[in-house]
Amino acid sequence: MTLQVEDIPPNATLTGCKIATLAASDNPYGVIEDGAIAIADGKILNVGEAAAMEAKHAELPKIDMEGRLVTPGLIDCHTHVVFGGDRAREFEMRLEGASYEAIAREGGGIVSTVKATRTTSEEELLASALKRVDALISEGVTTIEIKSGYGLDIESELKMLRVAREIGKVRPIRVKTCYLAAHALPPEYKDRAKDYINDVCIAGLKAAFDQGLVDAVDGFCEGIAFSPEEIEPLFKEARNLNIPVKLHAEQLSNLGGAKLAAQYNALSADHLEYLDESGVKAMADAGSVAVILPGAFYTLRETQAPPIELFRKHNVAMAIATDCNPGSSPLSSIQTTMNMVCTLFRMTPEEALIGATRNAARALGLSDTGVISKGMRADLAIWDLDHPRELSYWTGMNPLHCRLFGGTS
Ligand code: DI6
Ligand code: FE
Repeated sequence: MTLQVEDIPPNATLTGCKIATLAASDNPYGVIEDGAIAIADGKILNVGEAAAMEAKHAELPKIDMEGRLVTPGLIDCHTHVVFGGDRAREFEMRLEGASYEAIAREGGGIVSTVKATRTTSEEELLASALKRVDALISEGVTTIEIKSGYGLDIESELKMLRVAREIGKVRPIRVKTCYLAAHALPPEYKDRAKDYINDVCIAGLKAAFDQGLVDAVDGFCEGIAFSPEEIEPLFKEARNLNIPVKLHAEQLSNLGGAKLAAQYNALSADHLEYLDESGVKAMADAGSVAVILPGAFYTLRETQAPPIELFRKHNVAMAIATDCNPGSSPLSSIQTTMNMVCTLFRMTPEEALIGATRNAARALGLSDTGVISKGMRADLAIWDLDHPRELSYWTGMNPLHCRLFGGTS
């Protein structure tokens, strides 16, 4: 019997697939041309050549994918999708000549989103975030990281994290939360960064941890935000609590943030346009992933590209993400992001896809998703495409046929 993709039962073999496993292989993309994937109990039971797999798993119903491309479900490993209001007016101001940093210094920027987020209810924050999350789901995303960082007081940061957790309950998507209270200095702590880190960031981290709301800790290390010295006590506390860290680093200038992150065995350092070779080496030694965020580069009309060639030279794994946020990257498309890293940064389509799957999983500390191999979660994206390179090539049309989340369509 041949079933329709829409009625894939929980235990089944997908046949007639062109599979980009992205697992270690001699073939580019780990491709299996005529492949099949056996799925049981939400996991990948087996994957391989169709003929062999069909014989091995004759007990499972078969679903014919009709030659479609199957990839791991996509992973957006750096987003700020929960926020109040929008910053379309700042977009216009930048077109009139104001810079992102000047707007931030004058009380706009992140702080303006903070005002809106503090006064928006949990229900409204959820409803607006879901629009962005649904756009990502419709493009094949099965895992997303969501950061706090627009509350900047303990209660509002916890509120954001609760909304992030709720998203994982009301939608078929896995949510990793990230605590980003060290995103900007709120006006009430003007000139008191050290106190803010201690009273709000560290105290709030303990509260968020006690409430099971935090999977990783992040900060914004930048002239308009916090120095490495200011961030370090927060990282120390994360280490005490055994929570992994990551850092927005070297986005607008080189302050040595990636080096600090590497010292704390960060999962990732993100942005990195201004990173130098010694910073790249520190990341390589620590095994931190470089998360490339072309949406912010594009929106801010940045001209310095991240050091892709140095990441290749020193074997630093590269992930890519939307950085979806109301200021520097109002982008809710992982497919467009894949295209952007190729066109703007000369990453290859294979690097882009690995960046949105295998390496993105690593940037989130996940070892059960991001590749198609035995024992992994059955998080899959099935595409009306012939070749995985097309995922980075087309923009503005969505070739997703369907998505499996933990084996469920
Ligand atoms: N870097 C970013 O790209 C976002 N946060 C950060 O630290 C931008 C946040 C914003 O402008 O609202
Ligand atoms: Fe960001």
